Amino acid sequence: MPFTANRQFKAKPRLMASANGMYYTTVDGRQVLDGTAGLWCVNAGHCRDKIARAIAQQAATLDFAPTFQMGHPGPFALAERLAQMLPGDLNHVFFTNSGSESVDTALKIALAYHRVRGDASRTRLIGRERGYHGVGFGGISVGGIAPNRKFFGSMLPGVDHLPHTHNLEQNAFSKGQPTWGAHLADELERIVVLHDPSTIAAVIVEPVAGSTGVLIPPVGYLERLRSLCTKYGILLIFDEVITGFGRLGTAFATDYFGVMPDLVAAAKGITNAAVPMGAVFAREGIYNAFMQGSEQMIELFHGYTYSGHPLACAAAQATLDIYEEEGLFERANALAPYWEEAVHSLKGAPHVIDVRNLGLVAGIELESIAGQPSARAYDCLVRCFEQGLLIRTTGDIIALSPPLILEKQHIDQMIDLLGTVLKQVS
Ligand code: PXG
Ligand code: PLP
Repeated sequence: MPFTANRQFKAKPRLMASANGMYYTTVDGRQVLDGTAGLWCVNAGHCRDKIARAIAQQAATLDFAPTFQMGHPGPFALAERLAQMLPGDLNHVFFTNSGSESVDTALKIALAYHRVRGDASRTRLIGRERGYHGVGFGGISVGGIAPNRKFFGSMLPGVDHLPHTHNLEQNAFSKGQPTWGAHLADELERIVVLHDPSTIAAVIVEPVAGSTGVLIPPVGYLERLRSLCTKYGILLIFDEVITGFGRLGTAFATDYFGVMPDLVAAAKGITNAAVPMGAVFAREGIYNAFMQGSEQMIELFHGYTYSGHPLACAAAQATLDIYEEEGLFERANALAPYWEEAVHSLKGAPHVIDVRNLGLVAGIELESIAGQPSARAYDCLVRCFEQGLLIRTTGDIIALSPPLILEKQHIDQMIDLLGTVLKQVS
C-alpha cells in the first residue's frame, strides 16, 4: 500500500465500501464524514451523477485512442477550456495521469525550454525543504521530505533547496497568510549566486505546501520568488496539485496570490479524482520556443500512453461543469471565514500548538509525545475514523481539506468531533 504501514493496516484495515456527497460508508456500514476530500482531490463531493454518467458514456463510445501520432478530440476540447480558466497566457496544456507525472513533466519542459533556446547550461533545479512533489525521481529530487528521499540513491544531480517557511515562534496561530517570513525568499538569490545564475533552469514550489502539513506562504514571499526568478531568467513552477481547482476559493493559487508562474503542475481536482488525470500548463513563450524549425520534427520527446485518456477527459469536462454550475470555487471562498473561525476555535484544546488556514484548508499542529513523533496524530486519525470523521495526518500535524460542497453544519460536526478526540488522546 502507498505510504502505509502495511502489516499494521492488514491486521486492522480501514476500508471504504461506497461514498456519496460528504460521506463515505465503510465496509462495516458506518458513515464517515470526509474532512479531506479523499486525498485533497474530491472537491465536488463523492459519486457525482454527472461525472459517473459522462465516464460510462465515454467508455461505451471511445475507450481509447493511441496518443502518439494519433489522437481524439477530448484533450483538445479540454485544453481549450482549461486555458480559459488559467490566468494570463498560461494557454498550453500537456496531459498526464497524476501529480507525480505532472511534476516530472514540468521539470522536463523547463530543462528542454532552455535547451531549445540555446541556453543549454541551465540544468539546475531548485526545490524547497519540506516540499512534496510526488514520487517520481524528479519529484523526490526537488522535494524536501527526507524519508521520501533517503532510500533512493543519488536522484537527479544539480538540485538545491530553498529553506522552508515554517516558524512557530514567529507565526503560530496565524489566520490566513503569516506576516513574518517574506525574507526567506531572498535565500534564492544566495543559491543563485553560489551556483552561477546561468546554470539554473527552474524553481519549483507549492504555493501552499500541503502534504508536509499545510504551510501557508508568508505575505510577500511568493512575489519575491517571482521577481528573483525574473531577474535571473529562471522559470518559476507552481505545483498546484493540491491548490488547483478551488481549494483556496479561487480556481488556482496563482489567482489567489496574484503571482504568475511560468509553468503550473496540476492533478487531483481536475477530474474530481473519478479517473486519474494530471496536467501541466505552460505560458505562451514556453510553447512558442518549442514550435520552431522543421514541422516534421517532434517538438517534445515526452508523453504517456494514457496522456489525455478519453475517460479522464470525459470526467474532467463533467467535473468542470459542476464546479461552474454550482459555483464551488466561490462557495469555498464564501465559507472560508467561517472555516477560519471554526478551526481556530481549537486553539487551547489539548496538545494543540498551532492552527493555520487558508481557503478551505487547515493544519492543526500537535505537540509530539517525547520520543514518539507522529504517534499522537496517528492516534487522532484512528479515533476520528472510528467515531465518524476522516482526517489526514503527517507527522504530528492534522490536515483538513474538505470537499467544497460542505455546509456549515459539516464544519461544526468536524470541529466538535476533533475537539472531543483531542481530549481522548494521551
Ligand atoms: N505535488 C503535490 C503538491 C502534491 O500534493 C503530488 C505532487 C503528487 O501527486 P500524485 O497524484 O502522484 O500522488 C502531490 C500529491 C497527503 C497526500 O495528504 C498528498 C498527496 C498525495 C497523497 C497524500 O500527504 N499529494
Ligand atoms: N515500459 C515499457 C516497456 C513500455 O513499453 C512503456 C510504454 O509503452 C512504458 C514503460 C511507459 O508506460 P506509460 O506510457 O503508461 O507511462
